Amino acid sequence: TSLAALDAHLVDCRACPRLVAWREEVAATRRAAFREETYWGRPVPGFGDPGAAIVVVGLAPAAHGANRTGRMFTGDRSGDFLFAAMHRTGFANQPTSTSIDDGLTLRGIRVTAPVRCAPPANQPTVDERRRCAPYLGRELELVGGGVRVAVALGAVGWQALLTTLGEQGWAVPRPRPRFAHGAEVRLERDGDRDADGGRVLTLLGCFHVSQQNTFTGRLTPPMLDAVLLRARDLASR
Ligand code: DU
Ligand code: SF4
Repeated sequence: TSLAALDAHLVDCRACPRLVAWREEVAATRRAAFREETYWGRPVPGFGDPGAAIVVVGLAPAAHGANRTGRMFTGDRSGDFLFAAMHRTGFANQPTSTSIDDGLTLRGIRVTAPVRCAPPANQPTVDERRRCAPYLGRELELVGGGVRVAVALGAVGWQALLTTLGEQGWAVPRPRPRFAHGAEVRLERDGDRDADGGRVLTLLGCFHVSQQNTFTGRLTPPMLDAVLLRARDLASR
């Protein structure tokens, strides 16, 4: 399998009735500002460098952001904040992300999510999170070279990563480390040194880039830049 094959399978997924209904309803009704647009209205694949050593894991597509444009973090304020930071820190070729054909490319980094369909109120249920988890698991396995750093934007991504990485043989400490901004967990995995590129993976916690955090100053641009630079530092060791 390849990332392309995984994405082809993903975009046809209809496993969660509540989310299928919501993503399609939002796409059919639209928001006034986007009335003339055709919404994606389907599961959203990961985006960025297929050989990335760093993966950024958010929560789920936003109803009028990625659920509209079809690309992770694209077309809303969260994405504006995230991609501007990626551009400042040298991961993105441009600071804006508006549509799938806007020319944005990422180098050394990838953005994805543990839930691929827009949930009502940005709140997926436990069952929905469980059902969607294998897509993140497969993506982490398929990213070329092996992921060395995983940045969790918020507690949902943090929990999903710990579960998935634990299933993939990474030794997750007990009790489970708690999500916090700036939290850092070094994970190790036994096995063939040559097989997956790396035997150490670092999990980094960062407040989510939602307006709730960025408008209030809970997450500032320098804070996000610092996390991304820390990720690059760890990935290059
Ligand atoms: O067609 P492609 O080269 O596989 O690229 C698909 C998609 O991924 C395109 O929108 C650019 C993006 N991308 C990227 O951001 N960084 C890369 O290193 C390679 C591709
Ligand atoms: Fe499928 Fe995930 Fe969407 Fe559920 S959230 S329908 S598992 S892609």
